[in-house]
This record gives sequence, structure tokens and C-alpha cells, in this order.
Amino acid sequence: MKNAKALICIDIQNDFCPGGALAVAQGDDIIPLVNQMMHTAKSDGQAVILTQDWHPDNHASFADNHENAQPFDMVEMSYGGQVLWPKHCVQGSQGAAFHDMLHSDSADLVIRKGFRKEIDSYSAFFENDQSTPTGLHGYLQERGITKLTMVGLATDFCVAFSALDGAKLGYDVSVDLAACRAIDLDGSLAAQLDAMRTAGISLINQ
Ligand code: VGL
Ligand code: ZN
Repeated sequence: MKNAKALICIDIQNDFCPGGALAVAQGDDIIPLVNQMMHTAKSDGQAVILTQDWHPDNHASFADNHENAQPFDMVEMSYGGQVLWPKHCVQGSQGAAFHDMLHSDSADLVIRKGFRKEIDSYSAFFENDQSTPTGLHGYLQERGITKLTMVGLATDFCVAFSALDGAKLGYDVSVDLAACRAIDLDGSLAAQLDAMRTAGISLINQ
């Protein structure tokens, strides 16, 4: 099929919801709307794709794995600057599971990211070195998908990085902000909304 569409739901996992290790304020509020969007997308013949942040316990993005480091410190990695996070979304843990309310069974594809110890992956397309692919681009190409709607957590990290990479790869990308929530670290939300606008991404329901 040519010019098919996909709904991509980013990281709607327990650790990014209230009570989780890296909780995004009101992260779980988006779930009823995301469920509705998944249902509508399926009825319309669109692909539904979920991403899942999926880190080993010794992941380099965890402050715990660095000496004298605190969560939210910035450090230099071989691929550039990296925020250090509280330990979150450890492979197989309850925190890494999709939120119970999310109708995750309706997904065509679950793409996991951040599973290599030495490198983080915010984007659903490329790891933070901006060159190691996750395989999502190949999947979308094989299905003839050119239009993407993105929703999920967090607006200013994994959603924005995924949307920006999608636009760079030539996809027609929309982000529905009613179904996103942000971390907002040192102005990151405003900066990423600006970057997305500049990249020609449609920001819906702002
Ligand atoms: C995310 C920080 C670390 C996200 C994932 O899903 O936005 N943020 N890992
Ligand atoms: Zn992560």
C-alpha cells in the first residue's frame, strides 16, 4: 500500500507514569485518548506501533552507574551530551511494562530501544549516536507507510527525538500534543516544540 499511515505510541510504560521511577507529571492522563486513537487508527486500516524503553540494569544513562553523579546531571559520552536519569525501564521489570490501562494488545509492532549498555536511545529510529538504526525505518518502508502520527511520553525527549528523526527521514510527521506529556528539564519542552516546528512537523492540539 502506498502512502499508508501509522500511529506511533512512544514509551507509555509504568516508569514514566505517576508512581514510576522517572514519572512524567500526568503521564497516565493520556491513556484513554491514546486507546481511542489506536482504535480509530485500526478501524481506518492504519498501522499501530508501540515503542518500549528497554534498558539493561548496567545502562550508561543511569546516574547510579556513574561515580559521584546525580540524576539529571549532564555528562559527555562518546556520542555527545547525555542526561543521566534515575534507573528506569529495566528489561523485564514491572516499571518497563506498558501501563495496564493501555490497550497494548492492539499493536502491530513493539519496537524496543535503549537495550545496548553503552548508548541511550530516545528516538524510535536511531540511537543517541544518531546513526545506529532501530529497524523502524525499514519496517515502515516495507509497509509503504509515509505518514506518522506520534503520541506518548515524554514530549520533549522520546517523542520529539522520534518526530525529528522521522521528519529528517522524509516522513510526513504530526505530533498530537493532547496525547503527550513532558518532562521539561531546563526549558527542554519549549526548545523541542520550536525544533519540531522548524522541522515542519505539525503540532496538533497545542
Ligand atoms: C525517556 C528519558 C530517558 C522518554 C526515556 O521516554 O522520553 N526519557 N528514557
Ligand atoms: Zn530511558
